[in-house]
Amino acid sequence: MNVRRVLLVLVVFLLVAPPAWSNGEISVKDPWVRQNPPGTSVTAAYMVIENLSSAGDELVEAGCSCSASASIHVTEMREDSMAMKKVASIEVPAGTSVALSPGGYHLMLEGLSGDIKESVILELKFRSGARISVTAPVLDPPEASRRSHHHHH
Ligand SMILES: [Cu+2]
Repeated sequence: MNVRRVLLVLVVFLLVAPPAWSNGEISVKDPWVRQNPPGTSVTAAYMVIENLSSAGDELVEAGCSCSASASIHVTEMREDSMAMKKVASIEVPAGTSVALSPGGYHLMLEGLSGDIKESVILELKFRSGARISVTAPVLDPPEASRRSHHHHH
C-alpha cells in the first residue's frame, strides 16, 4: 500500500466513523441530565446504551466533571413506595440496548459543583475496557417529560 492509498483509507474511515459517543461496539443515544433545582447538589443522567457487538458487555463505572461522584442507581417499586439503590453495573447483552430512564436505571450525580447549565460530559467505562465520553444536554423537568412522552403542542 502506498502512502496515498493509506491516506485515502484513513479519510474514508474518518468519514464513516460513528458519532462521538460511540466506539463502534457500544453506542449511546439520547443522553440527557435533569436540571437540578437551584441550590441543590444532586441530579440524575439518562440515556440509551446499545451494544452493537457480538459479545455481552456491562457498564461498570461512570463519571462527570460536573459532580464529585457518579454512581449507577436503579429505582425500584417497594411495597407502595419508590426507592433507589446503588448497583455495581448494568448488563448490556450482545445486540441489545438498555434504557436508563426516569423510574429505572440512572446515573446519580452527587456533589454538583454548582447549578448545571446547557450540557455536561459523562464518562462511561465498560467491562470490556471500552470508554465513551457523552455530551448530555441539561433539560428541566417539564422539558424532560415532554421529551420522554413525545408530546407536541
Ligand atoms: Cu439515584
